[in-house]
Amino acid sequence: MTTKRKLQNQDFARVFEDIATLLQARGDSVFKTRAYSRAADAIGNLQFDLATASEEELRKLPGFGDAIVTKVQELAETGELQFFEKLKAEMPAGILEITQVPGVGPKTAMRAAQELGIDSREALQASIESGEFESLPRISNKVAQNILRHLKSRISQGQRVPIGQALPEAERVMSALQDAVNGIRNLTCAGSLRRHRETIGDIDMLCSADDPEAVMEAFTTLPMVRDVMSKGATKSMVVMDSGLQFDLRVIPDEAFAATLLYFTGSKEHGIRLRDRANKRGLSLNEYGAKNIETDELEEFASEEAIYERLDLPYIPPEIREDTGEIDLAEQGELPRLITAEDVRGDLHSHTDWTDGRFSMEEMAEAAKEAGFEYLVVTDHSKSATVAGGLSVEKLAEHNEAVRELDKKLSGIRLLTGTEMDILADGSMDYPDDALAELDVVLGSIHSQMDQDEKTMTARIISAMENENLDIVAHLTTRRIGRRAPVDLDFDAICRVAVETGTLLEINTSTQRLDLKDTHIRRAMDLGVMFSLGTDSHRIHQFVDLRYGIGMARRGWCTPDRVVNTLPHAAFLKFLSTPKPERYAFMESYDHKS
Ligand code: DGT
Ligand code: CA
Ligand code: CA
Ligand code: ZN
Repeated sequence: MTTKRKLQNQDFARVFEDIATLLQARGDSVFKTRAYSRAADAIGNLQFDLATASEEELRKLPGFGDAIVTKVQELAETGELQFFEKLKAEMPAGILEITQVPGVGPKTAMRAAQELGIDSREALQASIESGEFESLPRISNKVAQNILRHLKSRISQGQRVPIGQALPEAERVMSALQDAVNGIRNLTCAGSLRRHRETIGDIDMLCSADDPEAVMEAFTTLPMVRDVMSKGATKSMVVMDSGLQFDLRVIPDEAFAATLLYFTGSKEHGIRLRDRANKRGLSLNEYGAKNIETDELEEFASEEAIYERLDLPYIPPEIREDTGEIDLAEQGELPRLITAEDVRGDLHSHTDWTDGRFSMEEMAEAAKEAGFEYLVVTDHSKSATVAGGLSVEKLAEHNEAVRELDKKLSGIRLLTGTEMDILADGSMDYPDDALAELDVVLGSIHSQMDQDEKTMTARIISAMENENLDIVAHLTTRRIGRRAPVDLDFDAICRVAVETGTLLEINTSTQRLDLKDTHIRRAMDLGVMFSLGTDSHRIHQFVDLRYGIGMARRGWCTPDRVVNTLPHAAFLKFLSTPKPERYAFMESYDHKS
C-alpha cells in the first residue's frame, strides 16, 4: 500500500541544490548555477508550504523568476522535473553522491567520474586508499587524506537519522495520530529517541487504547506514511515520506510500564535489569515480573515501581546504557541530571549584524519567549569573513546596540559578547582591550580544521590561556553526518580548561551537538565546567536547547557544573571573578537556593 507523496519544502530545496551542483560540474556559468542555489537557500527559510503556494506567493520570493517558478509548479504537480531528470541522465553517475562528501566540489567530482570512473562513495574511498585519486589535478596527499577522513566518518554512520530531524518528526506523527483517532492514551516514544541518542535508527512508539484496531487503521493511513510494511491487530510498522521507519504497539494499560521499560532499552541495560530480577526470583518481561516459582505475574503502574521492585531508584532513560548506571544507582549515588528548567540564560546567539537572519530585538524577544532570563549576543569576529564578521569598530557599535536594547527591553537581560575565531596559531581575532570590554568571549575554530592533533591541541590550549577567553565553543567543530570532528587531545584540553578556568561549551545546535555525550562524561570526570549555547541564528532555534540537554544528560552532567544555570545576578558575579578563580566560584555557589 502506497500513498502519493506530497513534496516538502526540503525536497524542492534538494532538487535545486542538486541542479546547481550538476550545472557547476558540467561547467555552466556561475551566473546560471547561482540562480538555483539561491532558490534553494530561499526555500530553506520559508514559513509556508511550497507545494500548495499560489503563483503570486512564489513570485514574491527572492530570485524566483519564470525559470524557478515553473519548475516549482511542475514539481508540485507531477512530483518530478523533466529538466532535472534529463540533466541527471546526461551526467556521469555518482556526481551528486560524491559531492555530499565535504572537500569534494562539483569540478573534482566530475573529473573523478570522467577520468577515474568514480561513481560512488565506496569507489571514491577505494581510489584514495590506492593513491590513484592523487593523480587528479590539485589533489595533494593532504587534500585526499582529509576527504578520506570525512568519508570514513560518514560511512560509519550508516543510515541513521540525526535526532534533530527524528524528534520533531516523531512529535508531528504523534500529534497527527492524536487528531486522527479517539481514545489513545499514553502515546509515547521509546527506544533510542527516548534515550536521546544523537542518531536514531527507527522510532518505537507505544500507546494504550480502547480500540487498538482503530488506532492501527489511523496510524497506517496517516498522510505522511509512504509505505506500510506490516499491519497487525496491535502492532504496525510503516515508513514515512522522510524515509524514517516507525513502529507502533498498542499495549494494555496494566502492562504499559513494563513494555515501556523494555522498549526504551538499551538492550544492554535491559539485560542487566533482567539479571537483577532473576536474583530476586523474578523473570522480568514485557508484561511485568513473573514469580519464577509460582508463575504469578506482578504488574506495575510505573517504571519507578519496577526499579523499586529491583531495589533501585528510578534511572532516567538517557543514561540507560549499561555504562555504570546500575551500580551507582544501587549505591544511591546517581547524579541529579540537568534539565531544561535549570537553564536560565543562553550564552551563544547570532543576529543580522553577522550571519543571523533576525534583528537583535527579534532574537531577544524569541529568547525571552523560549524562557531564557538572559541572552549573550555573540556575533562573529572579523576573520569570519563568510559570516560577515565584525571589525573592531563595528564590535564597539554592536556592544552599544546590545546595551541600548537591554535598557529598552523588559523580561530579558542582554549581555555583550562575541564568537571570536581562534586563529590558526592560537591567537585571538580581536586585540585584548576589545575583548576585555565584552561580557562574554566565546572562542571557536572556524578555519584550518585539518591541522594535525598536536597543532590543533596547542592552538586551543594557547587560546584558553588568554584571560579574556571565557568559553571554547563547539570544540570539535563536527557537523553530524557532514563533517568529521577535528583531531585533538581531548584530555589535555580538559586539564587546561580546569587549570585556566575556561568553560567548554555544549553547543545545542541540531547540526552540531558538540560536545557530545561521551565527551561530556569524560569532561565531567576530569572536573570541567560547561556552558550551554544554542548558537541560534534564527528565532525558532532557541528551543533546540532540548537537544543539548539530552546530550548533557547522556554525559551525566549535573546543573552545578553548567554556568548558565546561575541566575542573572550570580552569572554577572561569575563573570567579574578573575578567570582562574571561576571554578572555585561555581563550587562554592549554593546551587540549591
Ligand atoms: P535504534 O533504533 O537503532 O536507534 O536503537 P534502539 O535502542 O531504539 O533499538 P531498537 O529499535 O532495535 O529496539 C528498541 C528497544 O527494544 C531497544 O532499545 C531495547 C529493546 N530490544 C530490542 N531488541 C532487543 C533484544 O534483542 N533484547 C532485549 N533485551 N531488548 C531488545
Ligand atoms: Ca529504535
Ligand atoms: Ca525498533
Ligand atoms: Zn555561533
